[in-house]
Amino acid sequence: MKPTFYVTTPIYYVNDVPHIGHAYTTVAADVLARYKRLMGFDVYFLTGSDEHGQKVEKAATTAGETPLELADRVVKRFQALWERLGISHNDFIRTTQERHKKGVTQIFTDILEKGDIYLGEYEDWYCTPCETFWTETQLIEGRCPDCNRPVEKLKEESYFFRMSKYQEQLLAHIDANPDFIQPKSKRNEIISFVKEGLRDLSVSRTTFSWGIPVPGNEKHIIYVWFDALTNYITALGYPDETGNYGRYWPVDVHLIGKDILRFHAVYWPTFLMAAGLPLPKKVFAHGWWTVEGQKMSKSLQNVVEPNMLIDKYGVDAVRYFLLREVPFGLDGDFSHTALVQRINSDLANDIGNLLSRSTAMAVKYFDGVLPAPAELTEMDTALKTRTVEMISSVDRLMDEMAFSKALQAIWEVISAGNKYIDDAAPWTLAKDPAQRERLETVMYCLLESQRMVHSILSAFMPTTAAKALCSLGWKEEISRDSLVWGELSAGTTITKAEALFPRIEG
Ligand code: ME8
Repeated sequence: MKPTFYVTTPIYYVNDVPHIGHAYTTVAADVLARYKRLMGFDVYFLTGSDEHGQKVEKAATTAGETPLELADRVVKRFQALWERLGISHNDFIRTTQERHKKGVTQIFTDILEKGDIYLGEYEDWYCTPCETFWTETQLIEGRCPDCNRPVEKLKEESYFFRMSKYQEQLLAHIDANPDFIQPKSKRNEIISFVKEGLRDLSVSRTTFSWGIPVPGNEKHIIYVWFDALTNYITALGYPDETGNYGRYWPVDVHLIGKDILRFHAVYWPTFLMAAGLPLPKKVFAHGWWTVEGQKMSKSLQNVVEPNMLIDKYGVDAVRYFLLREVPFGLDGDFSHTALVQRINSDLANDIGNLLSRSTAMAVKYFDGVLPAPAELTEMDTALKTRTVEMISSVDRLMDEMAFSKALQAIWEVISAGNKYIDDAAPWTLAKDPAQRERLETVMYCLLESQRMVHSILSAFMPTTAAKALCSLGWKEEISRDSLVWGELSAGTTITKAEALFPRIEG
């Protein structure tokens, strides 16, 4: 049986249209899912939409729609974008689906019956855009400490989750599982936050109606974060433990932005502890994108629309840029200049040129029939070793979610390939019939190295890799077994590759 791998993205709010921030998490999860599939894992990749709560209700009122009409309309924009971006999710959960409501009601009931959810009264400051309650002392100059917007005082009867009870158990879990929260700096932030003391958490609202009612007390609506976080198990069919839930839970990694780490690393694990369910193996919080040095916001009108980027630069260039430009886990800045620079240098120049030059030579010198290599010289062995070692480095780096470093490791092989052509000078060898065997070996090494490069790149840039592998005559499935030197057979038909990435002028 194949080992399983379960990866999730946040479920995105439908009161906003998709932007580059949403695309970022989803592309990262897709690359990981594709990579793990390639490595022989039985992967389950989940994304979806967060459709309940006051925020969505308010947006719908403003738009003159019902919340469900709004959700139906906006969710299509997410789904269409994921299709254009080549996202290979296995499932898309909407929190308005029956399967989700059923699972949320069940887990809420379980915790209620256990006594870890109780009815009490709440009075605190509430930030509607963040759907978060704050205490007086947490406010910064009377405003929300996260988004700096005004907050309102709310007093209501509310169900509470006994989060305080799980403080020590959570700290012990974080301590015993150093990889549970990543990156490390974020882990430390969470530890300090938990050590300051966990308060019981309000998990129901009576001030609006768009959500899942508390079982047995329907004037209460289940808190949107309790509802949303549970998606990670309801999508697997929870509470039915026999199917996907039994197979894929606990999740291997929840990929999220740093803005929602506390919900995933404190609230969610304690809910699961109370319900007696296993905890996620890893929660990885990536950084935030600014745009041309500024925070991305509707009011600044600088929201970067992924569809526009795809129209202009192509899907794989966008995927590549997002994961290459910024180390996963750190904040980064988006700019068109940086994107164009990456396209021209890394894509058009390094990888595109290497493939078109080498396939053109195979056609010219060998009529497109891949020759068999003779004995490898030192320089051939160096290229081979670099390529083979890159495969294991990438494997390690992908486990660390170090996408940018993984791409760097791949690009080192591409640069080595470009240097290898210059050093081996096939055009000189071609002039001398006595060097025919040498030329055969050089061409083989060059093309085989790129076959391995493009095989592994298929996780990052599936369309480009497919084109490249087609001109390299590779028709087999890509797998761990094929990521081995020497799999490309002599006699394979090589065709001249068109430019993979046109240069962008200006
Ligand atoms: O928080 N840079 O949904 P959301 C990088 N529904 N990533 C960004 C970003 C930016 N500037 N802006 C957004 C929610 N993101 C909840 C989640 S999960 C159970 C519920 C990404 O639509 C990042 O992944 O506000 C962030 O965590 C997510 O979008 C928030 O999406």
